[in-house]
Amino acid sequence: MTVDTRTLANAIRALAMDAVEAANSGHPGMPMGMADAATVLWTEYLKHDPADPAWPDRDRFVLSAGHGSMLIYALLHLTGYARPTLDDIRGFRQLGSPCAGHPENFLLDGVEATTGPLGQGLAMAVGMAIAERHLNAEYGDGLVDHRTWVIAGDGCLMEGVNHEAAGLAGHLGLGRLIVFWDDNRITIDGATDLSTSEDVAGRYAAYGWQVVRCDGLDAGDVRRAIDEALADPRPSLIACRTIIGFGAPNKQGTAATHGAALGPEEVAAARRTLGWDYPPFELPPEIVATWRAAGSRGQSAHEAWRQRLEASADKAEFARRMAGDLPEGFSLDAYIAGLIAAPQKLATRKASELALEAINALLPETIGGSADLTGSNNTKTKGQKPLTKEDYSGRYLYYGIREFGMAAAMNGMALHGGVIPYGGTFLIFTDYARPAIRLSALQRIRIVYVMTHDSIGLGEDGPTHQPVEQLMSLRAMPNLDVYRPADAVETAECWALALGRAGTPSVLALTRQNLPQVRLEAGENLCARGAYRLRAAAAPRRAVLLATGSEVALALDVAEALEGQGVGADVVSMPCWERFDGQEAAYRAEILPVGALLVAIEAGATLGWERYIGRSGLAIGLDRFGASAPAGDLFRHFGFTVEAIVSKILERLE
Ligand SMILES: Cc1ncc(C[n+]2csc(CCOP(=O)(O)OP(=O)(O)O)c2C)c(N)n1
Ligand SMILES: [Mg+2]
Repeated sequence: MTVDTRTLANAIRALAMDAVEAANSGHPGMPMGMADAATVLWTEYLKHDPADPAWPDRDRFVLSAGHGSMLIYALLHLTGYARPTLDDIRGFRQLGSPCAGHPENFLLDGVEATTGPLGQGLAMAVGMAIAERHLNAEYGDGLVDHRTWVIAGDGCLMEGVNHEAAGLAGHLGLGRLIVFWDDNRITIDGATDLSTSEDVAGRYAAYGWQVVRCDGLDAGDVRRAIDEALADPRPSLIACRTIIGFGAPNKQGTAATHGAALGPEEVAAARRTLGWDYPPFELPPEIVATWRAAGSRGQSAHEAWRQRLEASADKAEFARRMAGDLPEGFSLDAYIAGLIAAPQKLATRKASELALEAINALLPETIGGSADLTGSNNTKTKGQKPLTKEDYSGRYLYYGIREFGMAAAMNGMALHGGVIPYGGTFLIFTDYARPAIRLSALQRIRIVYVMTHDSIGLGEDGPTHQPVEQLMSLRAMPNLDVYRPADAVETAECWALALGRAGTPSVLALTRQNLPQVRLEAGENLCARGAYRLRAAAAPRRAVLLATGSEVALALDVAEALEGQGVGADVVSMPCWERFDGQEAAYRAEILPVGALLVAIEAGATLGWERYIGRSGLAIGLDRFGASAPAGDLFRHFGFTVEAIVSKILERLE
């Protein structure tokens, strides 16, 4: 190299200072402190090819400390990715620039994960490392042989999710995962000793990780640490002692550099200190050339890999899986036809297991799992063997009681590609996983959340375990499909729909209790409409009953009773609001006619049903916490009976 590492790193420092200055917002401290370590990693170790950011066998790099986004923008630009351009960087944090405040996987190639919510980048990286080992076990070293690198800050290592993620990584022996800890002893409020005194290194060692220390501002020492990490079979934490805002002479080492522009005087002083004699956003040609040369290091490895792929008998299947395409002709129609032919009374969690038996046989890319509720979530099918440290080829993960860690790991697996993760817990504990579910939705990835015990129907476990507001709050999340199927047929249909949407995560809300089969006729996937008329009024229509999941069968009984009194009633099964909202206006108007009393029946919070039933509709729901009793008693107690609902409807119709 003609230019030394410090000078290369100073290009990152300058871009970070200048971009934050231009935006008058952003975080210069972290990129400036970690610039040397990141330069060593990106110019000497990271396996990638800026000309093909999607190369499947590239190393994955995750900036878990996402507030330091200028670090990755600078790295991508300097190593020669098409974007961000210098203009993109000039537009840092402005509308239209891919250099958003935090790195977004859907805005820039080379940004493997959306980060910013601290801790989750690290947790997603664990999922990427799992996917890598799994695909390696399936396809061999020739096609899959890469590493996952992370830069995490003090914040990432304080957040609870790092415990779940690191514990899982240690247990699974993910030795190709290497995490740099920006050990600068500063967070927003000031020095870390304001709030923490734990032994992070000891904690990681206890998880089964190798812990290496280095001076993060000394390139040679960083190299030594990386080499030690590479040589060790365990996942590695490299604690890099750094100085936040390194180079800004009056502010470095203080929280003042964390999240604000340094100001023109301090930037000028930093330029002098660093010996960086160039105007804002200007990079001298020899420095750019050295960076670009480093960026093209991976080309020959990439070419060799391409040749191995060409020669591989697995080429087409590997490409299909990495593209995220389902196999040609994938369909659950035959399985659904069997359900129609022999109707059963089943809990939808059991129906989901049966659907999964069909799915897992047809889709080699699924990886299931549960946060220690396998037998309750019905997520494991007969043929699935566990994915373990000894055998990464397994397709079932015992995540342990780590709901958030599981969801984040699934995000990482989906982002890695080649696998479709699904995982279960109780619907109530979506609240434990919610920040990662939100990142599934934001990152536009396919995850299927198998969430069972979806209402007071779970019975005796009582109100701590009975979801009330979870369905509605999940429906409020953008780009998340929330399904609450009513029987075995709908459950299979919803599974097919969830798998068919590559850019959208799904939640399946499933019952513990048995439900009668309400779908008895063969035909199209009706759940695809989100809501459909399951029963048409016989007498002149005066009511339309909208129900989901376990309340659909109840609604059918209510309709029967109403008809007995001369009141015509439609029953609309509404397994997925999001899909219904996507239907054309005429269809929606046909399902929700004017003139009839619109009644929502769902054992959960009623907030939101106004969207369909209007202000004059009737919402039968549960706007309080549940109670502990057998399910049947609870449904009676809370008014989910034919008698109670019929009398409320008749009262309204009078
Ligand atoms: C879950 C979460 N909580 C809070 C924040 C707000 N936040 C952003 S950076 C930060 C401090 C992080 O400290 P550290 O990781 O040490 O970063 P450094 O100051 O060293 O750059 C906080 C609290 C966040 N991004 N995510
Ligand atoms: Mg810090």
